[in-house]
Amino acid sequence: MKRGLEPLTVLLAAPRGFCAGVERAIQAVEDALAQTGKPVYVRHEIVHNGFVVNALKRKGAVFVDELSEIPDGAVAIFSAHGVSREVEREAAGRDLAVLDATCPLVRRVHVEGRRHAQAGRDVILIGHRSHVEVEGTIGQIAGIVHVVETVEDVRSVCVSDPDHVAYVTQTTLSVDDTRGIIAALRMRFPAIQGPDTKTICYATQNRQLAVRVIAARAERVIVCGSGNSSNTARLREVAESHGRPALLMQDPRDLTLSFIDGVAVIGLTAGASAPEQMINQALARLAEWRDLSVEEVRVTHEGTRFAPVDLSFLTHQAASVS
Ligand code: 2E7
Ligand code: F3S
Repeated sequence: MKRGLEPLTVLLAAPRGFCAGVERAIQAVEDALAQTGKPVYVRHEIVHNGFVVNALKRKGAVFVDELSEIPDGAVAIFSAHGVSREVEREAAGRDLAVLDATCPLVRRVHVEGRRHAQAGRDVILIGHRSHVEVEGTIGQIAGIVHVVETVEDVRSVCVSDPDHVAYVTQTTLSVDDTRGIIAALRMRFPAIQGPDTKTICYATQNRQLAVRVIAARAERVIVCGSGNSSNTARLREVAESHGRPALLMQDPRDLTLSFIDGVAVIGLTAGASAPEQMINQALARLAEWRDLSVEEVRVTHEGTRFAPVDLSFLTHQAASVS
């Protein structure tokens, strides 16, 4: 037994880590590199994770904030979070081979928002104003879009006609907080149309459920992922809302001995953009200090897979050039 300490029980949340949209987006960058060679350009981080981005940089991906930074003739990849119509138009007007790695579940929200706008409804987008997904979704809906982040925002939102209003949500919100916001919207606009919490994606919902279950048994919780990842931040909040101190581990050095001082049971999970490598790093760090007894706590199985991003036109382009 390490230094006479009791073994540490680690409750490993399942599902955790990569979702189907993240797998698909990373694969698109890797496939593009394999087909065309380096560099390929990615607008925005393909997913919000430093390990993923750095690994792709080493393979030849170049990450940019704006399309204007991408040279003519290059491959340009849109991140999993989606882009506005304006960005799509700008890309189409340039000599770029565009690959769209927008998650199909984000696309579904775009379609839903557009449908409501076309029917003459103001669209209320529940989400975080400055998040790249929300910026993209606003820019996909040709109509009036109001962003609300909180129940307080619902009180002050000013719509064109209270009888013609609909809502959609960002895909990575807190299920509990969003339920509260939807209830407030229904109180204020009884005729509002919307999908309940269903446009929060399956991966977000499952990871929140799993962290809730481990938080019920653990004294503290470690959440692996990057600081700019919305869904990862929500996992930490869920653990904390159950009264458990929660640590965001962006790098193994974030995890210090003091965090497990006197702790017998700890929870461990990872956001949808965090590779399993981060979980292994957390376990290795914990094992430096204590013997571990690891128990996976699975709340559901995930079978969701998306068809890969279509790269066939890259091959055709190369063939027509040669
Ligand atoms: C795309 C979408 O990259 P992430 O950390 O993104 P969030 O939105 O959580 O900051 O996670 C994967 C992902 C989630 N949602 C990608 Cl729209
Ligand atoms: Fe898509 Fe949800 Fe993942 S929106 S990218 S499946 S976190």
